[in-house]
Amino acid sequence: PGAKLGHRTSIAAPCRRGSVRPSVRANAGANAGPFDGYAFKPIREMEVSREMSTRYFQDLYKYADADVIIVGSGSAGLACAYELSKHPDVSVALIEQSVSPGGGAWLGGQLFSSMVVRKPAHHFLTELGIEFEEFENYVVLKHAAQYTSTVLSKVLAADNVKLFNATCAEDLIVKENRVSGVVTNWSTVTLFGHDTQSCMDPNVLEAKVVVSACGHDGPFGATGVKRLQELGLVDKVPGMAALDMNKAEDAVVANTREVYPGMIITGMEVAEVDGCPRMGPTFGAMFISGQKAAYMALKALGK
Ligand code: AHZ
Repeated sequence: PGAKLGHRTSIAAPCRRGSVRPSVRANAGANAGPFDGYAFKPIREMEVSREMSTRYFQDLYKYADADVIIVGSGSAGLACAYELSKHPDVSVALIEQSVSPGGGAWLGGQLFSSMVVRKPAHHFLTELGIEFEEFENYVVLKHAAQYTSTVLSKVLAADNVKLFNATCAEDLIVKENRVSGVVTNWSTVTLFGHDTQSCMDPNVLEAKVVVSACGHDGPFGATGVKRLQELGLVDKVPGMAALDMNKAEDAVVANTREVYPGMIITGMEVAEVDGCPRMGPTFGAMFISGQKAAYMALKALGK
């Protein structure tokens, strides 16, 4: 009585031995099937802990000295990471403040499913093996999540790329007039910890190149260029201008660049620092800007 709809006791609460509810017993025949008697191999709890933590800390050890750090795993950051994953000798740390990587590209625009990509950026989708409906000047994916899930699965499978999610880049390392890494913390600390503890010191990751793919302004947006502005290392960050799809996409790709020695910007963060228009729900520029950022990072690494 009083159980809320969807509360676990209304479906299948874990039963104490000998306390099978009458309704469950009555349905036993109807529920019988190939999973009856399914039994997992035994495991010790500490094994689970050690498998996770040793790998994580080995990765942290390795990527503390990365070739490239990409901050932000939205559509542009993922395109950049995918491109760099083709170079097994280049180590890439992908830092994402959210638990779920992908940024805004799980949807096509507003809450709509389909994703529109203007040609010729559809070649990138073909390379990824993603199907689309083709029109004269653009293509349409059935669901935006097809892009994000596909590119993400390839990036995650790459031996040279490590995603550190739920991790926030809070600051930059700047030495000798060059960005040479990022200052990180658990996102929960960044969001809630600093105000409740006297001190929650961060961690640091060094890199030869930092790619800032933090998206447009917002709670976490444009953090790379906003920090450069605070430090007086870029003149201004005017913010993206009003929407104009045709101007915006070309401009974002054209202006994807090393904005300060050691730091390349990609995706909508480019529009923030240049004041060029936003494009709204068309994603081709994010892919190509990400690819261009990867190309520039490789060039900076002498590849
Ligand atoms: O969580 C952010 C998101 O996943 C992450 N991020 C931002 N700041 C971070 C920080 N540390 C760690 N300090 C951080 N992670 O960066 C990701 C940005 O993804 P996004 O999808 O917001 O940006 P994008 O540039 O890849 O794609 C933009 C897509 C847009 S916005 C837009 C418009 O508003 O007109 N149009 C398009 C196509």
